[in-house]
Amino acid sequence: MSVKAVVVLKGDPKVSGTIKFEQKGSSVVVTGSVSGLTPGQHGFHVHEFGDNTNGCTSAGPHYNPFGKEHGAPTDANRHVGDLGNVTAGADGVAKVNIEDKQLALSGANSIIGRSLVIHADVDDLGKGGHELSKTTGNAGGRLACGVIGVTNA
Ligand SMILES: [Cu+2]
Ligand SMILES: [Zn+2]
Repeated sequence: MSVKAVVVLKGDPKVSGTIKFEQKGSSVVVTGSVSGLTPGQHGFHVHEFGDNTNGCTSAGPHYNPFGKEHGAPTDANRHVGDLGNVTAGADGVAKVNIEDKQLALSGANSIIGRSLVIHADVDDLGKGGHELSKTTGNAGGRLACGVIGVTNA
């Protein structure tokens, strides 16, 4: 049976969401929704630590086990945690349906026990020319986050 995981996003009291991860062949499928967002794009990443002691700040940097630069999900040179942006509609809801080949739910580089973070601003995917583009995509504050945990649901 393949591993399934879930994360409940908390932080900004207006923002909430539940996101699931499931192995499908050589990909991990990420599905769910986030509500209470400003319409438009929001950076969406797996961060290194499953630590929310000091809110989403304690989640640390983007999960980057191979020492690469920040990039787009389709780039070879990207952090494993780089899932790009999700887009909220006029109703403030972002529907998430991502299929990713770098995420893993088992093995040495599993994302289980790490954090998922949604940001206030757009992730420039490493191409914005900002001093933060190659590390965070200049995606702004951390709106909400949660620890990725194993589920059977
Ligand atoms: Cu992030
Ligand atoms: Zn990154």
